[in-house]
Amino acid sequence: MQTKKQNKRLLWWSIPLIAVLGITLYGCPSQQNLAGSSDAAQKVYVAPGEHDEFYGLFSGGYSGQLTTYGLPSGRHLYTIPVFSQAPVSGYGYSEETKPMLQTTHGFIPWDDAHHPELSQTDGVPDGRWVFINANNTPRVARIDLGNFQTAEIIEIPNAAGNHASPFVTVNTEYISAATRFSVPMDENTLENEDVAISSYAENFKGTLSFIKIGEEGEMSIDFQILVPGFNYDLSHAGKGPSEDWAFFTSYNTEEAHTLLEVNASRNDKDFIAAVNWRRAAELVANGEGREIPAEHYRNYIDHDEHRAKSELIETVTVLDPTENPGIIYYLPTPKSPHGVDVDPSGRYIVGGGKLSSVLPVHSFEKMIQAIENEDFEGEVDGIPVLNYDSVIQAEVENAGIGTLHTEFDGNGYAYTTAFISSEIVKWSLETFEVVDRIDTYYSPGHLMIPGGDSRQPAGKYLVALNKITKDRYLPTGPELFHSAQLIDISGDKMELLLDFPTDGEPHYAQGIAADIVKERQVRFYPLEENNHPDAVKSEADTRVVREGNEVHVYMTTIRSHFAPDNIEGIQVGDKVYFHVTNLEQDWDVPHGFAMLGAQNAELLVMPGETRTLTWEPKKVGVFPFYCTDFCSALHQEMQGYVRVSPSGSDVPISYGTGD
Ligand code: K7E
Ligand code: CUA
Repeated sequence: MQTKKQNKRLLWWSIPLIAVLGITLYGCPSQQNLAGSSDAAQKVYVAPGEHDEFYGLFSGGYSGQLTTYGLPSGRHLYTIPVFSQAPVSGYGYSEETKPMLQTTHGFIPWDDAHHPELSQTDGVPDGRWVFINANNTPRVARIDLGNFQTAEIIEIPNAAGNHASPFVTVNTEYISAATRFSVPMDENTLENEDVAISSYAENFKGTLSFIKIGEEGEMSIDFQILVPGFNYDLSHAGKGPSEDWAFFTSYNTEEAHTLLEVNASRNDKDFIAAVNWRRAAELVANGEGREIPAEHYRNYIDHDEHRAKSELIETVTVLDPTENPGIIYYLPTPKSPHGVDVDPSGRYIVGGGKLSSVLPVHSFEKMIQAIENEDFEGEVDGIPVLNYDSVIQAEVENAGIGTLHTEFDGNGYAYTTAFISSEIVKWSLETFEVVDRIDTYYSPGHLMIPGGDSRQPAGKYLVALNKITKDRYLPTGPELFHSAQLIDISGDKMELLLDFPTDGEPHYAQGIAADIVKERQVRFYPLEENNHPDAVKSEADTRVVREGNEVHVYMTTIRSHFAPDNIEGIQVGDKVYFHVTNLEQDWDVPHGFAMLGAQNAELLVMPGETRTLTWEPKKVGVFPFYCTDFCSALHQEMQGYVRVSPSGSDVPISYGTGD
């Protein structure tokens, strides 16, 4: 509420000012008051049947999902389950998708996903994949934008809190992923150790991971760089002149382990770590680095069988910067920086100093000069600390309070969120002066301009991703969805156009021209290419097979019946696998499958696809199953029965449709 009060106070204070300046100089109320005008409505109106200009891909935060919206309308298009089970589709419940959530800690059906990141070609989003991090149990996922499904999840060993992740290099050669929390690590194996928490300064370490991306998007951890036990927060790769580098903010350079709000806020400057990933990769390719045991899972969709598989990878390669000089440098940055963003030219590196009164902008050119001149003000654990005055290009004054993240419009301006003063601040990359500001409701974290972190931003809209919603919508009890606000940035003055609630907590988002993604859409899976071992391609092949206590039902769906739809001979104590193949070969005709008493979720089976639901009947009787997705006029007729007899009964297996 504080922010709202502050805003009101600001407005109150500014009345005399508007009376004098506004009316005499401009003759109209401030831009702010235009929000919700018919002019704004026009700009976001997408007529029924028309498509939006952009896809917005928003992280779901603690929903573990990724949500997609059309922009500028704010229409919710689809929710992609990634690190969470989804009852709506059976993702994470069906046998085909459960392996996606496998980790060395076991099956983990939840996470906290913060940063979607589009794949890029030549520094421009290409619409192939979007990656997203799991913050809690360190993982990175790849989502295929051809079908909006999670295609791969890799676990990251030797990390705790995968927050500075997953940010791509200009040709998606690598994804960077840094640990947020440092943890104790054994000197040789990097294994998490059983030591006193108070031994933080001595035992705790961090890692910066570089995940290599293959031709088909396959992820593998190429190397990890061992770093001091700070908290690593955000990352972005360079571009243009800086494209061989990646930048990571760090805080808690105090190496505190308790009451961080005080103890990690003492230093006036923390660091941005500049990593020469190209050089590090070459060193690793030349056999530098140490291969150590580090079990981690890679889960991926096998495209042939169209189901997820898990493989356990046993090692990673670690680079120690003290043994490999030249791969990492520290840029002092005020104060507890959060975001780090590189402008479209690749010349400037902007730190978002949470507790800083100015917004620091480093120069890549100056950084390289300082490295060549060995212009260091010290070192930390063998990592050179560059001289602040030698690398800083500008300190943007008056950029708001609590600056967090910056994006760019491609027209020479940067836009920064200020969490505490609840505003977006626009500043010039030439003069480094603030040129415009607009209130947000309330407290923005990230912001997103489609392509705004790439070489080619589409400088038309900006979305503020607000942490606090309060009174913006009809109240829904103590829990309120977070809020996105769409701002027009095509003119000199920013203009608020629209706000809409979002699902979960969208930290970051990405936007891309709809045309790029639309072209690649899969409408159904060709049945002849379905090589799932449990697929049945025609009703003639459907069957029910008992193997001891296991019963396999090979079933098909087509409008508007199941084959078989009457099944007998199941017993209490059996484990029944329903392998359901959807025979449809048309767009937008999934069939659902729900079984009374099944202890998981429904299946939603896409045309041409096979999905498996497991059911362990506990009671004797006749139980219905049915299609959950209203697929045809006779959808309500799409049902069947399973007869369950007592354990040891002599009712034989039998099945059929239409007798
Ligand atoms: Cu919310 Cu990118 Cu996790 Cu900033 S982070 S706000
Ligand atoms: Cu098939 Cu409803």
